[in-house]
Amino acid sequence: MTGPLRAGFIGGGFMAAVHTRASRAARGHPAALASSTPERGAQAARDLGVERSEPDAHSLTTAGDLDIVHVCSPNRLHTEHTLAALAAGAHVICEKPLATTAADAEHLVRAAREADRVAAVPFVYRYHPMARQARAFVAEGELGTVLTLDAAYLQDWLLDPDDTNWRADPEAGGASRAFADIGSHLCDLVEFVSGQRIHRLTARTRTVFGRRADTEVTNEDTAALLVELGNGALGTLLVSQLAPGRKNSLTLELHGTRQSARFEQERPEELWIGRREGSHLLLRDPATAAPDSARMSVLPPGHALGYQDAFTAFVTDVYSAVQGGRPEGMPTFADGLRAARLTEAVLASAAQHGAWIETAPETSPETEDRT
Ligand code: SOE
Repeated sequence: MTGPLRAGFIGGGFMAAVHTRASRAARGHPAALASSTPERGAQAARDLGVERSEPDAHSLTTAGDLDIVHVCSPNRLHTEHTLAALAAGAHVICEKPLATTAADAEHLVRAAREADRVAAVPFVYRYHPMARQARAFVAEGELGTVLTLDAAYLQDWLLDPDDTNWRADPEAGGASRAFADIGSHLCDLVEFVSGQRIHRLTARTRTVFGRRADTEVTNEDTAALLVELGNGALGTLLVSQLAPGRKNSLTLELHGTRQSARFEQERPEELWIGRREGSHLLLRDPATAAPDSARMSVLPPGHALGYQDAFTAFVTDVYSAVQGGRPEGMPTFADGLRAARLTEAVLASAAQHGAWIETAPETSPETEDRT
């Protein structure tokens, strides 16, 4: 494969804008875009600087001239659009949640494996350099044995009952909303940074507003979890999209036998290091960072990197994998399946008044990572 990867995009909203910017920065060639109508696709292609628009996802995926397709459509369409892209021989980045059920997610893992395509899910917060630094500290034993963790993902864009979005419609978004949408990021980062899987969880969920605009709402606004990791560490996780003043506040704090570490997504240039004899803020600096953190750290210290830079680093890794690379820590469809299984465990626990649900990962040849 020579020259820039030709990229297609299904969807024309906020995430399609993030994906097209990241694709271009990763030296891809945004070649085609389709949205919910031909008119919306044409407008989005113009707005996002994509070479052409296609009338619909089918014509985009069957055009036959794309190396990779970025699926940024509503959750209920992820399976259909991903299968169409794989059938056309394209590699795929599919927005999370990968699918609205674990069964569909497992189908997509198998389909990507059978097609021998790179298949990734943008658990993008893995790509902040200081998240990778925290992961390296844990792996190198700097924290000691992780004993507890406290994590949250809080937003406020659905605070008002008049706030609505296709995600609030279970038909379009799936049975879970807040957890599938952002709790999936949270659990992915907990497992990625701690190096431990969540072996069991208990959850409570709440739908604060039963109607939003003209839509009856049954999926959750908030979720609270207790988790136990494979090494016995205990954790508290809070997810809400109704937390006034919190815009995209993903936080993860790990407490080990030697040190603690806290990462805040809205302050991605720093990592709090806690010690009984004194604590400090570690600022991003590629000169002193662990190799996998330095790899993401494309600017000198003091030149702040942010969310779009993390997204570009993710797309750069995926494009590298398409061209034969094996980038460290790239989130694949197997991670999307993991998130779908955790989501179903959360809903099952909540439906059973907080029963503990076993979530130790199943490994089977069909669902192991390709990369
Ligand atoms: C909305 O909650 C949203 O755009 C999520 O869908 C993204 O995955 C998250 O990164 C930011 O917030």
